[in-house]
Amino acid sequence: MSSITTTHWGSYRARVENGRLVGMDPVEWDRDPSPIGQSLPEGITAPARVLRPAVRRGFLEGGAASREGRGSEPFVEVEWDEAIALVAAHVDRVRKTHGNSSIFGGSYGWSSAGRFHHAQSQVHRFLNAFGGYTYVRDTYSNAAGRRILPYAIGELDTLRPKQTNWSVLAEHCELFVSFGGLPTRNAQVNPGGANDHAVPYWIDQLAQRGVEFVNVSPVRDDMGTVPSAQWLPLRPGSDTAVMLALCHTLIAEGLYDRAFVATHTVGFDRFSDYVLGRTDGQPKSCEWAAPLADVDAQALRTLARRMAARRTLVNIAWSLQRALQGEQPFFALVALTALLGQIGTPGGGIGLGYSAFNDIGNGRNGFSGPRLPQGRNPVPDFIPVARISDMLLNPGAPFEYDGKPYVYPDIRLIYWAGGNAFHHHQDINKLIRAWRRPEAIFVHEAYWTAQARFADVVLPATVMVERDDIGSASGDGFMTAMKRLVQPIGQARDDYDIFTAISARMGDEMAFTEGRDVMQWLKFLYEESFGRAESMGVSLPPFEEFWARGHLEYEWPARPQVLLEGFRADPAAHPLETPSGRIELFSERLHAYGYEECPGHPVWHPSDEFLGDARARQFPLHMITPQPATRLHSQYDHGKVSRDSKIQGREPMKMNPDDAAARGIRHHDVVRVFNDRGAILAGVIVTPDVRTGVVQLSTGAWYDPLEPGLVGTLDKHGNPNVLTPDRPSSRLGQGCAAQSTLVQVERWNGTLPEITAFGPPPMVARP
Ligand SMILES: Nc1nc2c(c(=O)[nH]1)N[C@H]1C(S)=C(S)[C@@H](COP(=O)(O)OP(=O)(O)OC[C@H]3O[C@@H](n4cnc5c(=O)[nH]c(N)nc54)[C@H](O)[C@@H]3O)O[C@H]1N2
Ligand SMILES: Nc1nc2c(c(=O)[nH]1)N[C@H]1C(S)=C(S)[C@@H](COP(=O)(O)OP(=O)(O)OC[C@H]3O[C@@H](n4cnc5c(=O)[nH]c(N)nc54)[C@H](O)[C@@H]3O)O[C@H]1N2
Ligand SMILES: [Mo]
Repeated sequence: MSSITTTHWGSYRARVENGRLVGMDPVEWDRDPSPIGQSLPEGITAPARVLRPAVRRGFLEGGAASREGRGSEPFVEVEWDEAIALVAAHVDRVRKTHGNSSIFGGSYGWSSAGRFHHAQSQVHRFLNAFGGYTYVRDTYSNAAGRRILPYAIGELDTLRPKQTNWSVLAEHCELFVSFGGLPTRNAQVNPGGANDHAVPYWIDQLAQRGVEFVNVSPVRDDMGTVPSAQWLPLRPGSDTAVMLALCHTLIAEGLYDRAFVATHTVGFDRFSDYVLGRTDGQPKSCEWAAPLADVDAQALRTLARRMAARRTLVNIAWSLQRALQGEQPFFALVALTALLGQIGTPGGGIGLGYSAFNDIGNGRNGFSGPRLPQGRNPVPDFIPVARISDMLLNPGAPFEYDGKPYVYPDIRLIYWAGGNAFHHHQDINKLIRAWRRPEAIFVHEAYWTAQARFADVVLPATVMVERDDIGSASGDGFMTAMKRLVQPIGQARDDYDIFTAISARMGDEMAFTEGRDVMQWLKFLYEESFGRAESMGVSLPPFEEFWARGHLEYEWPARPQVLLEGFRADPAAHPLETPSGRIELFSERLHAYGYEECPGHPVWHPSDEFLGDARARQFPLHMITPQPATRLHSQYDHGKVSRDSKIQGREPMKMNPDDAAARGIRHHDVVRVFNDRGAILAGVIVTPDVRTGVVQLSTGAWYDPLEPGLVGTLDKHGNPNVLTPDRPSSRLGQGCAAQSTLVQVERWNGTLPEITAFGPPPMVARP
């Protein structure tokens, strides 16, 4: 039997034999299938699966009193009925005693593809049915950038699906400069599903047509698909200085587009006064930026002149804004591309994340497909998503966000499904301390991730091939009938089924289910999307036909798009979403907030997690933590594809030969990577593809503490978030600052502790 199924990294024909998933064959039309699918057949039955409901021993004995035992105590497996009753009782007690704002239900995380069983939506819907929860704003992906852009050029969510299509760039672009490169490993992934991986094809098309590429990144293979690309190996976190220097050259040499600046921007004078040094006595010249970025001043000047002379697109990777003052590189990019005056032209302008996902610039803009209604949340409390530890540690404390003051709620209960904070959040040792605060922590998981191990009650969830669902990605033009292919393992249940049972126990099943079973929901959600489909010119067949066919591809839009074409042609008729309707090189509104670290125009302030800072004398290597090539975040780290990439069982870390030699480190040695926040083990790849002073370690290795539950213990496996700072990008965006991390590295000469993350935690019989 073979049936198409959808993952965040591609569509596959799943092969099933004797009730077991035995193969994941890429669909024929996928131009560059992702290998990650190969982790599924073994992965979904691996020892890491959660098979039965499990309760932390101390919680079963003494409830909240034992919360210090999170992460260290063994679990007791219980019957479903008991687990459901326990969870329902605590949710009910907490909401009635402390109010719904004391329930943290943000539940950030990617879950699996599939629109109905989207775990985060399921939690939100459940909690909303019972009075709501404290929610989160923005994402780990893009918070700083997403908050600054509306002041400078407009909402990211509006611009993202309108990015100039690759096909247009292939015809019109001459110079493609990318800060953070174009790592095609990231384009394996697309939120909701990737149906045809076309990014490597298009990059190749551009290269064949003579487009010149410049990779501005500490890592050469961030543009590994274009061997001829020029590499400008700057220090991490110095991009803003480089962009300001490029602006300086354009202004000082009169190369900027005066006409475009006059008609399409506001605030040029304030910005150029800063760039030219009239406000602070420091011209932001190439000579100024060169030692900050550790690149050649002449190379910067030449680049600025080339950019002005050609049809140039300047792209930025999202990672640049996952940093202290991460707003600034995005703001500076807007300024730089505005001065170049090519915004709205077919081959030039601004790029916000080409190759970060498969859909950016692919030209497939479909409609927003089926989605589970989450209900209404009457609780006003929220946090910017990356402030979770601060919220738990400082109830009642004030914080600023996007120009307004707020207060952290007092959280008593955390409910999570479909995410992994012990993967995604910074400074895990601080998170462990924060995690001891709430009275109860409930997690639905398919696998024994650290998130599950640090919970009080873990409820075993199904994975996508164990249930019926609809796969659909708004930006990738397809829909899949994701049919149940195998029986759920152990006692795993769908999140929907679990929430239905808890709702019934809490006395109102209908509030959550509206009386629909899974197939009735799928049909309902499918039909509910007809209107949105029609408005985008897509006509969908009846549900039964879709379900029988198994896969739909929508028509391509009639005409490829050019970002901000209308605005360029007539800024009055097609204003931007900024306060003035134009590009703002200086924002009065932002200026009025009075944030020194994020003022009215792009600025460079050195941070203390930067190679140019005194802290680098103690921790002389800048660690950057990109998305992993072999998995999606932490998902399927236990799978074959990811595990095959490990070095002596540890996560690989790239290091420059000079830095390795200076420490007596050889290729494939295991090292201890540390700073004042913690220590991890990693396996070294010695390569000249990363500049000196920088190490690159992907995110997503499952946190594997030597002494589980203990603050400050060694992570045996290589989770970089043990080392990253839990500090906000700025008061504006409050984004995570994962990329701003200084470390030291030494060879590990001790015996290698065994990796234990991929099996279940210790289980004991009922006390
Ligand atoms: N240092 C550093 N940290 C980072 C980043 C970085 O660049 N550097 N990047 C950040 C970014 S961009 C992101 S988006 C985040 C990602 O962070 P997350 O989205 O939290 O990471 P995932 O590993 O995708 O976690 C999803 C979890 O959901 C579970 N799951 C999947 N399907 C289901 C389901 O149907 N039901 C239930 N109950 N569970 C399910 C999976 O098993 C997995 O454990 O990480 C952030 N963290
Ligand atoms: N295979 C795979 N693909 C994915 C994901 C995954 O988990 N696996 N996750 C998806 C998600 S959720 C997201 S949000 C996107 C994220 O997309 P991005 O944020 O763009 O991706 P990253 O890999 O974090 O960073 C891209 C590159 O930026 C470089 N970089 C880091 N710091 C700096 C700096 O200071 N300056 C410069 N110039 N370059 C720097 C790094 O070398 C890195 O390779 O990726 C998506 N794609
Ligand atoms: Mo992300």
